[in-house]
Amino acid sequence: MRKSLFLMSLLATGGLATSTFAQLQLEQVEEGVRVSPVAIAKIDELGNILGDWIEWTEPGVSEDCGGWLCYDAVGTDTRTQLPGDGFYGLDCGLGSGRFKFSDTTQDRVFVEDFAAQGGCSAADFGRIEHAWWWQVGGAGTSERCVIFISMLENWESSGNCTSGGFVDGVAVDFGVLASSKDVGYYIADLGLCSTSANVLGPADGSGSYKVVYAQDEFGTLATTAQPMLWGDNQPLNEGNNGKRHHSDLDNDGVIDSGECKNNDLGNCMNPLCAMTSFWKAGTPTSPKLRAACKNGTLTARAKNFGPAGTRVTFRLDGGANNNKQVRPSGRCNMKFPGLASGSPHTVSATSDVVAATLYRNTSCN
Ligand SMILES: [Ca+2]
Ligand SMILES: [Ca+2]
Ligand SMILES: [Ca+2]
Repeated sequence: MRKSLFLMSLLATGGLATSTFAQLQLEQVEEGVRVSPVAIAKIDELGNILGDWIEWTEPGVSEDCGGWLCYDAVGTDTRTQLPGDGFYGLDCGLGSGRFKFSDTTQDRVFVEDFAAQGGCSAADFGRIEHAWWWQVGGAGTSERCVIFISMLENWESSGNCTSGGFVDGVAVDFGVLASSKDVGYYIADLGLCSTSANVLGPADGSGSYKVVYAQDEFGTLATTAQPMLWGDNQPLNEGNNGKRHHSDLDNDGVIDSGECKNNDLGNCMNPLCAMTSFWKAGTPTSPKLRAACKNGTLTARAKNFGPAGTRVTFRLDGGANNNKQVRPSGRCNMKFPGLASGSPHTVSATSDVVAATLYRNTSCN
């Protein structure tokens, strides 16, 4: 069983339903466990399943599904394949630890905003990561877990807390999951492209996404569940998330006008938001960046950043520009030596041809 550390109590502010969410306790969960779904299906605006459920198959290489990080409120360490800390120029000292509200908090229907980084307008998301707390009825209980994820074109941040403009969505069936009280928080790395169930993002790269935690394919709400919380507002991360979080505070299954939370809580990260990442699907010709750190040397490998001779600019943790020219093979590498064992790093690469920045996070072994 994972330990939960009581950190602070807080008063939710903003929104008309403030009193409903007063006195929430923010807690830290030290570790998450990876879980894979059993099936996936596309959904319509109302959450109805479109067509047949598709049996889940794991993608061979994750970057085939997620070539390009558009929005990252997860912070996965490429080396461990688990959430890490210290990426994008900010280390909160939590390692794989992440936040949630108290065990019995209900946040089964929510809408979270996001602004993707450059190059992600109308992106075909082929990889989504998401982490959540599956309380069910507490230790020793379990429940089937079906998560509905919808992309919305709009985000309403002025007070009504109603966002719309359905773009695309999926339902993801994880089968029966034990309570997080027994196993820790859950994190799924969804290589959607392996099932041809990619999800289209907002046309202008900014909007919101809706999540419903359900116990069946009809959207019957889960007994008790909430998203794990992290942030996207780090110095080197171009994506962004605002402090508001729209939540079905009165538990009627619908986010009504005024059902807002303010997740500007002063923690590291701040503001907190649901722990989700969106990756633009890779293609054989799309730019690719890999990073691995062994024996204190981080090697960044870039491919498809332009024709031979194109100058690729690499940066480690937002430091100085390091340039390399693309070789006739279409590739080029950059090495960053002298790094401490266990240290987390973010490497970025860009070129005039790509005209946007790709990021990879990895710790050194
Ligand atoms: Ca938009
Ligand atoms: Ca937000
Ligand atoms: Ca409601």
